[in-house]
Amino acid sequence: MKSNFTISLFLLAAIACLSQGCCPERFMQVGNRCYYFNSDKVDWHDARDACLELGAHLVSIHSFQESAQVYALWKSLADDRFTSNLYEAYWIGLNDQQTEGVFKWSDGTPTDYTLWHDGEPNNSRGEDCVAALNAGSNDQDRQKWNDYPCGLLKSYFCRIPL
Ligand SMILES: [Ca+2]
Ligand SMILES: [Ca+2]
Repeated sequence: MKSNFTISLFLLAAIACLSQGCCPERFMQVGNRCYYFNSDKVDWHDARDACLELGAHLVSIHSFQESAQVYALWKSLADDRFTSNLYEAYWIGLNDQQTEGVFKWSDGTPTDYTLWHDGEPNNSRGEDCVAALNAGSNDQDRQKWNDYPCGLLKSYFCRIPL
């Protein structure tokens, strides 16, 4: 009887979570992930720190589906003048600051997938931090990545897995 009561409470909590969204305040739930987008433009390190303060990490991407999810969110949230502007995209967690040419995610997940734009990463100007390039004629190309100088100012995505 007691365990039935506990299970009922758990189910009620789960139903409330699903109907209201299970993510912390200011995060958006997409599938089993919680995303936070900030349109303020900051350098990569400030973006990483801002995510950590929210109990999250800069977003990591492990499949084209995940990349498409993030890019679609960005298009729906960002100002039109940014989504139509080359180079005006968002930081992700990928970087090669520790060892040149060895790209790692700031959330510690494995680098098991990459989506580089043509000719990238090229480390021109000593580039160690990654963002979508937003160049190309279709969304599939525009979400592809470029390594940038970490000091450039960009918007960013944080994420917490549920
Ligand atoms: Ca580099
Ligand atoms: Ca580059």
